[in-house]
Amino acid sequence: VRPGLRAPGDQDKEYVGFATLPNQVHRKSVKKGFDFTLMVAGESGLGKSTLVNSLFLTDLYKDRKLLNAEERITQTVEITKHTVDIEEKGVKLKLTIVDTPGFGDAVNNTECWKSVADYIDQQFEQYFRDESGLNRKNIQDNRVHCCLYFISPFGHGLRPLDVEFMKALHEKVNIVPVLAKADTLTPSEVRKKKMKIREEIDQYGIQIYQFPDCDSDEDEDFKQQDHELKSRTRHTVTS
Ligand SMILES: Nc1nc2c(ncn2[C@@H]2O[C@H](COP(=O)(O)OP(=O)(O)OP(=O)(O)O)[C@@H](O)[C@H]2O)c(=O)[nH]1
Ligand SMILES: [Mg+2]
Repeated sequence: VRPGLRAPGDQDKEYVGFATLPNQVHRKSVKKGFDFTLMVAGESGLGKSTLVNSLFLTDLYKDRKLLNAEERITQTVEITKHTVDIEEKGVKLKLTIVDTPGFGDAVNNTECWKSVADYIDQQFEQYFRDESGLNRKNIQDNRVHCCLYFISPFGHGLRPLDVEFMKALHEKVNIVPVLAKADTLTPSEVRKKKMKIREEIDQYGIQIYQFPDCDSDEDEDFKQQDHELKSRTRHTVTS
């Protein structure tokens, strides 16, 4: 290339240091891939394991033999972790799903959230230990990033244990409340129950995950998606 002329792709080389930092970080994390851990929690029998199962059937339950109808509906009795590696357009995602035993069946349900809270804390502690260790480059992030909290469609809003459970977790993890088995309700029942649940969540000071505002320069599809997700959780629906 003659002096004064710039070869294509040379733009990158013009800036070194601070200005290229976002690019460097971006490139590095895309290369390394991402860890994401999703947890499901809530009362027993609301369909937590069924959701996990139906979302990731092929990979998660690959080596599981088929059971007959009676055997198939089994209660989850301990915290179980399933991991699947996903790759999309060259970006790797290591997705971990944590299934937890539902509460409500034991004689004493007080502190039913304890083992789940302990599990979350342990992952924080492990990450902290790894970060303080010598081999910091290849830390696997097992912290629980999101918790889908299942709420019964048969009650009137939240049950006392729901309030207790979510309050025990809301400062540790992003909670997304889910109205379970909504297919058993009519659309207007769904609206009413969601409204009641939202009111109670506010009333009890439970902090649930808020979708962040999207930038004005995002593309239209993304904006639309963001709007839909928000309207399902935040906005009050009028019938
Ligand atoms: N109508 C309806 N039934 C469902 C749905 N999801 C699951 N079920 C049924 O609910 C029952 C309990 O489902 P599970 O997935 O075992 O519930 P769970 O929340 O994992 O229960 P625990 O492991 O005891 O905490 C099963 O018979 C499922 O077939 C749903 O979306 N709608
Ligand atoms: Mg289960």
